[in-house]
This record gives sequence, C-alpha cells and structure tokens, in this order.
Amino acid sequence: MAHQYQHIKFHYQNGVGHIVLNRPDTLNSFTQVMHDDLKAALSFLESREDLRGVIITGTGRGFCAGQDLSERKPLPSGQKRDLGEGIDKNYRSLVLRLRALPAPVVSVVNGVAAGAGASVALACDIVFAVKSAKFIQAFSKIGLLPDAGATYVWPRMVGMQRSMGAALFATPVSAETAEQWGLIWRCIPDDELESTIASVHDHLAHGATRAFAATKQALYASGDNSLEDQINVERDLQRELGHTDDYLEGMIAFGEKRAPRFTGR
Ligand code: T3D
Repeated sequence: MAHQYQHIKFHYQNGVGHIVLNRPDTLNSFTQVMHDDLKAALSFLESREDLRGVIITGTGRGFCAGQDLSERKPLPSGQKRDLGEGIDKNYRSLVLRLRALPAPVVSVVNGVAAGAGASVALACDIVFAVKSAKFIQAFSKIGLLPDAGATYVWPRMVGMQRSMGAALFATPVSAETAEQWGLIWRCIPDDELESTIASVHDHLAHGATRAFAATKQALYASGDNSLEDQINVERDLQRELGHTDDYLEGMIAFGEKRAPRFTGR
C-alpha cells in the first residue's frame, strides 16, 4: 500500500523528488511520524532508476526546528531517555541516506533551521537559504551537543572556531553570514524562494545526472583521500562518464553550437 504522508508533503516530477517538511505550527520540528514519512520518501527515491535530484524545503516561516521537544518530555517513571536510540533509529539513516543518493540533494531553507533541522539542511549536497533564514546550533541551550552530523559537517565547511562558537553560544548565524562563511551556497531574497525551487528543479531535471552523481561521489571521497588517491577516483569516475549518453550528447551539442539535451543516462 502506498505510504500516506502525514508530516511531510512529497511529490516526484521529471525525476526530481520534492520533500516539504509540513508541520508549520511547530516550525516543522521532527516527530517520529515525520521520520517515518522521510524513510518512505527515501525508499521511493532510492528505488527510482530515473532519479535526477531531490529538493527539500519547509512550509511556513521555518525550515525545521530540530527534534520535536514535546516528544521528549520527562518520563513519568523518572527513567532517563536513551537519546542515542533516536539517533540510531532516525537521524543517522536520514543523513547517510541523503548523502548516498546518486543525485544532488538540495535544501532550500525557507526560514529558521535549528538543532537537527540545521544539521539536516546543511548535510544536503548544496544549500540555498532565504535572507531571513538563520541557522541555530540550539543544542547547548537544552544541554545537548550538536548531532545529526553537525560536528562533522561544520568544521569541514567553516573551520573549528566558527563551529565551536556557533555551538557553544548557540548564536544564530544569518543566511548572509552563512554564505560569507561558505556554510551555504547562496543566500537569496525571500521573495525568490519559489522561483529558486523552480529553477533548481529545472537544472536537476535537465542536467547531466551521471556527472552530478560522480561529482558528488568524488567531492565527498576527497575528505579521506591523498591527492594521488583522489586523482585515481577522478580517473575511474571520468572513465565511466566517458561511456555515458550525456557525454556523447555534450560533445555533439558543443560541435553544433547548441544547448545539450541531457537524458541523465
Ligand atoms: O532528542 C533526541 O532524539 C536527540 C536529538 C536531538 C536533535 C535536536 O534537534 S535537539 C534541538 C531541538 N531543537 C531546539 O532546541 C530548538 C527549539 N526551538 C527554538 O529554540 C525556537 O523555536 C527557534 C529559535 C527555532 C525559533 O524561535 P521563534 O521565536 O521564531 O519561534 P517559537 O515561538 O519559539 O516557536 C514557534 C512555535 O513552534 C512554538 O509553539 P507555540 O508556542 O506557537 O504553540 C514553539 O513551541 C514551537 N516549536 C519550536 N521549536 C520546537 C517547537 N515545538 C516542538 N519542538 C521544537 N523543537
């Protein structure tokens, strides 16, 4: 039976999956139901051979405020919660599955992103954010450390001092600052949210999908590789790309001085 989405909206068009976090009254904070919805959407995306990209955004004035704290009220028994369980059950697979998809995953951050909401937005392959958005490492305010990959992603993108400061002081980082720091790709005017989603959709739906996937794979591999190992990665992937329809089309289109018509194959 098809999954009935409750806390996200999901549709798939031209090979592009659109995930919209949809609990605006709580700034789209993560519930177990939302995680189950996301798992179902990811399973669908992973099953598609024609996948060309994914776009994640939120409804209302927030992108995502992290874990829904109403699901973390102290237990009446006085027993302490095992927070590691939620990470194992939900956040680990969410971040790793997004990273492993063989197509770009783009977050278009429509408002505040806090806690694991910021972690997930920033774990996407590329991040756009409206000017009024901000990223808050809210964890220390409730006695936790940044999770859902944040202690991995932040230092690699912005260095140790900015990562440490944002986490220890929970100071909101504006979208403009995030762009200056290299934490996100683009800060966009608020009234360009929908047009940005549309143009990202078109770019993914008509792009050289295999080349995008190889680029994603190579860039992430670089974190652990020597220069020589990385050149080997590039060689192997370029060899594969040389056999694709899109490379052939790219060469023909160049010769004919026209835009290429990529099929993603
Ligand atoms: O638990 C585990 O499994 C471990 C993993 C943890 C991962 C995490 O994400 S921990 C971090 C959890 N998130 C937070 O601590 C952030 C909490 N939210 C905030 O600090 C603020 O809401 C914001 C700074 C994000 C935005 O502030 P503001 O003033 O713009 O909005 P607001 O008024 O605080 O929020 C609007 C509504 O959303 C409000 O409800 P109300 O009063 O209108 O009925 C608020 O309670 C609700 N809301 C916001 N964040 C959450 C939330 N409800 C549940 N959970 C939330 N995280």
